[in-house]
Amino acid sequence: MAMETTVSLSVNSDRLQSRLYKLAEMGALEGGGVSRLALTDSDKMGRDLVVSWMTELGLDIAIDRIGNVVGTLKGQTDQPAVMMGSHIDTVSTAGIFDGNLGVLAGLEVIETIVDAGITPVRPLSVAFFTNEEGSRFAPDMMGSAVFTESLALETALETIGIDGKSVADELARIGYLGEDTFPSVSDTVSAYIELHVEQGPVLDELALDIGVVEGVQGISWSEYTFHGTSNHAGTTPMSYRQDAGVVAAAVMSYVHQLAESMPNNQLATVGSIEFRPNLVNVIPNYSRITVDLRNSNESELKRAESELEAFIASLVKKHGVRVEKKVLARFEPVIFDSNMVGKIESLAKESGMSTKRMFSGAGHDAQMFAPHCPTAMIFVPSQDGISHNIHEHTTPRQVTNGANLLLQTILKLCM
Ligand code: HGY
Ligand code: MN
Ligand code: MN
Repeated sequence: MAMETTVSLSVNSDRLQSRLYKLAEMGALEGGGVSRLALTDSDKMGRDLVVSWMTELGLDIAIDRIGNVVGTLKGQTDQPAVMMGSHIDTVSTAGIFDGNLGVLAGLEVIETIVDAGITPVRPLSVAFFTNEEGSRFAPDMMGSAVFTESLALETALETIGIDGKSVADELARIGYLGEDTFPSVSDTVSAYIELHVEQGPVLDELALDIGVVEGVQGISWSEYTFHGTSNHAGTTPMSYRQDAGVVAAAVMSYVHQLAESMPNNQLATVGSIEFRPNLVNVIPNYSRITVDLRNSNESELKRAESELEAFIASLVKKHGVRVEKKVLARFEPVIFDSNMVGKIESLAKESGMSTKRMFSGAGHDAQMFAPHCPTAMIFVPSQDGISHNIHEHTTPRQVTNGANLLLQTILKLCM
């Protein structure tokens, strides 16, 4: 089919919207939003639903050994496929767009191409990757990291989650411990494009249609466990204490001040903290805290990590407690393919959409593909910049803009 006729193609917005809301029923929370933590029953329900849509569309479906699911439309050739993808696992207080939009828009793009009677020159794939969020099992982007060989399959499978279950057992329990294998990434994928909500305030505040993503900032996740001595809150003089709780609390306020004092938009988040025995009149003998540091500048991110280490060493000495550290995730900043970024930007402008080049604050499966093939991302606005929150919202017009831009980009890549 001549290229000029494909330019007039556009996605079926109603079909995309209805699938977004149908998928949102899998793990729906009272009062709105979704909880579909990786490899839980609700993740299984979401997986089964998307696989059923892929099957109805006649895609060849592969499920690999970490549970990644890839649906592929045959092409006129069997060259490496053009791949779209994202994730359908969510945090436990999620909206309905994070990850899900990229998978369902990818499916919609393929269905639009099939409905138009087009057989792409290259095969066209849409994938959802296991455990992008990393909330239950660290690290994040686990499935795409295994797919792109930057994380060993065995290491991923033996990972124990925050609830004590292993990835391997949970994959088997939900029936997604697949057996399909893929050749190397570069022999499987010729280009990777991910549509995602921005999850930040920039596009919404500037009332822009499209974020043309140039890269993803670096991510450093660590878990610190402090061991002190439990004692009586009323009888133990302050100088006698090995208080594991006060150390964790000091780290929490330190990382906040550190981020605020550093340039380059250093970010720091303590998302979880735990005391034991967690009682009003007992000095904690145990605390566990996670620290999420991010920066688009690798040397600044390294600086934040080393300053935190030095601070913790001084605290441990001062309070006479013991510390154990576990690195949960560490990804350097990633830059996307400049040609692909430019192509997306010009296609958006040709369609009359307003654009802004930007870096992604959140991690994404796309960052795993960037070292292996031309990779890029398209952002659409998040209302009030909210995400990882049940009130996450992107309007139907913004969703359609993103999906149509994905369609036009894909048509350029696979015809
Ligand atoms: O944490 C992240 O950036 C992503 O949502 N996994
Ligand atoms: Mn996401
Ligand atoms: Mn997320």
